[in-house]
Amino acid sequence: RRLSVEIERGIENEEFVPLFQPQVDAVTERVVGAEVLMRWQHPERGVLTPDQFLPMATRLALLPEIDRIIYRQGLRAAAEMERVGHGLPKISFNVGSAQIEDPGLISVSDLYELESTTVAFEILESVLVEEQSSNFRFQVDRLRDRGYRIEVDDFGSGHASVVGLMQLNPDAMKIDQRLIIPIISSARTRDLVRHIVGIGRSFGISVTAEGVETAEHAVILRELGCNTLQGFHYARPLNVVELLDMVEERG
Ligand code: G
Ligand code: G
Ligand code: MN
Ligand code: NA
Repeated sequence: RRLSVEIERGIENEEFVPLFQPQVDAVTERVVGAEVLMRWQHPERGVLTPDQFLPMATRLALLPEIDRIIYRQGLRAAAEMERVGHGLPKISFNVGSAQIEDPGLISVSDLYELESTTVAFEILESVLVEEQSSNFRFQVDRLRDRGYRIEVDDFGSGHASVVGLMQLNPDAMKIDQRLIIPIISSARTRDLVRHIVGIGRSFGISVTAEGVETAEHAVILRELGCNTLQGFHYARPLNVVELLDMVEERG
């Protein structure tokens, strides 16, 4: 397949690059972190988003190699921001379910020395419903012992498994944007989000809302008790120069 040959070439040429979507504190609206989102700067097809190549990369078992490129570049950007005095409190990486058990993940942050930036891994909620093997839990505990934060991504999009959440014992949950976007028009969804925030409270973990598209979303989510907000209302995924500008402006 042509795309597969192109992905391999893309890896060789480091055509995969990170963008950074800021996360802000729900109350102060100061930047508290950024999620790293990969893009493929394809020489002929332009900038491709993960939905256009992630399934194929996964099938070809090339996702770990792409992730390594993204992690290294993401950490390099975080280190550079620290160096110029505008370090991020946190930088978050998406990690495929299979990669959590990759023993190499533990040494990711050795790539760049970070002083004050916490590294977080986002694990999809959908993997939590599968039986969590003892090795999966062992690897997650190692990551935590190493000082990484563990966040559950797209909560509410899988089976909203509370048992899975209890077993993983994450530092934060991120509510799926498909539950957030409708809250301005649907009282029912608003109520649902209120209860999901309540689940987060019961676990004593931080709750992030994704898909915060308007000021109205932000007001409601603050009222519902979300701790952290992420979405187009604050910023789209940015390149490192734009991210630095935003951190300089907002702190
Ligand atoms: O920003 P965006 O629409 O492009 O991201 C879509 C999805 O692709 C994300 O929700 C995430 O699950 C996945 N994704 C984005 N960046 C990465 C990455 O660096 N590694 C992995 N494994 N998945 C990613
Ligand atoms: O990891 P995850 O699947 O949650 O990745 C987030 C995805 O959501 C990315 O593709 C990103 O571009 C997208 N996104 C981020 N903020 C918003 C938003 O406010 N609205 C919508 N519709 N999509 C968003
Ligand atoms: Mn994510
Ligand atoms: Na998400």
